[in-house]
Amino acid sequence: MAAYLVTGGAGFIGSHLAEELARRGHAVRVADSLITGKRRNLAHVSSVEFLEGDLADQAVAVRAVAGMDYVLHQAAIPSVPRSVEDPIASNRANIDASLNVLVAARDAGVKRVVYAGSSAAYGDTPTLPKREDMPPHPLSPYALQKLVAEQYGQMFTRLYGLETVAIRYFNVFGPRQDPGSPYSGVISLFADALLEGRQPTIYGDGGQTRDFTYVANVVDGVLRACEASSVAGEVINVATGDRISLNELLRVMNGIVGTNVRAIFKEPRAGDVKDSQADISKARALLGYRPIVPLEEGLRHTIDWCRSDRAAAER
Ligand code: UD2
Repeated sequence: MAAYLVTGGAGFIGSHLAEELARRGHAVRVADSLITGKRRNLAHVSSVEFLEGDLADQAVAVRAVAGMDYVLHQAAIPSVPRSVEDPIASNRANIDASLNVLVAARDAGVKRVVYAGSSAAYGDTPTLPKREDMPPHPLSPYALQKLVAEQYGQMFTRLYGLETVAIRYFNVFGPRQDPGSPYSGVISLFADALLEGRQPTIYGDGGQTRDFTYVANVVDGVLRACEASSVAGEVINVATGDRISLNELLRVMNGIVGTNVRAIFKEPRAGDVKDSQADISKARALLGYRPIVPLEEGLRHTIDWCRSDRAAAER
């Protein structure tokens, strides 16, 4: 048994990590500001220690990290358009807080920090699929911030010998992803709209593609990154290695829900990437990772969860 800190552990991906770690019998502490996270995301995981606080405050980061073996740094303001509208707030959450966590982890003698990087770092580099050795080309403050924090981690490995690994996530979706804001992930917004019989919005012509990754795959990749040898300082894509357009995604989701709802098309969003697809050969080689849950199965689980969550909210 080891002690794990999950920052952002009351959020979508963080709560899945906390749940799986607790299930495996580890000691889990969650640090979350509850700006986007929710206590109820952890309601079913009784053994988790909860620390409410903002990691952009160094004292909070020091308290959060104390006594931990591993730090899974998931806390962030994870939105391209939100970062375009308010770059200062997202810089604070995505860079300042990350630096605080790294300094606290270094000082506390943490074994390894696994960081939630983003496919956004690649931007519109023309080659697909995206390989980790391609030069990054961030198109939004969010993309730049995720890249900077990733590079801070690598620098901490070189300068101070703190083991860090950055896992680049590719459009993660699944249960507990909140559809409650216009900044929410597109699958949560599409699911919510279809279940209400509303028309979802597509920004642009819907031809943009994404490597949508079911959350269980990411949990598996991140936990492998805690245990793998010879990965300190590495950046590793974790995704399905496939891509689908938004138009096709909506068609598949309509099929699952049993609707035939069309989208409303609006102007493309500033800072948006056109195409995204991961090369996952590095994750296969270094982590022994392979995607466990394919897209359509993940979409079914997600839509089932959205249905039951909406039914519970109505009761
Ligand atoms: C970026 C990152 C992703 C993750 C995420 C965090 C890329 C390729 N991906 O996701 O890895 O870090 O940020 O939030 O940079 N859209 C619509 N209608 C809507 C909402 C979105 O058409 O109602 C479009 C949006 O313009 C984009 C696509 O759907 O083209 C996906 O948007 P998203 O917000 O779900 O995620 P994205 O790609 O910004």
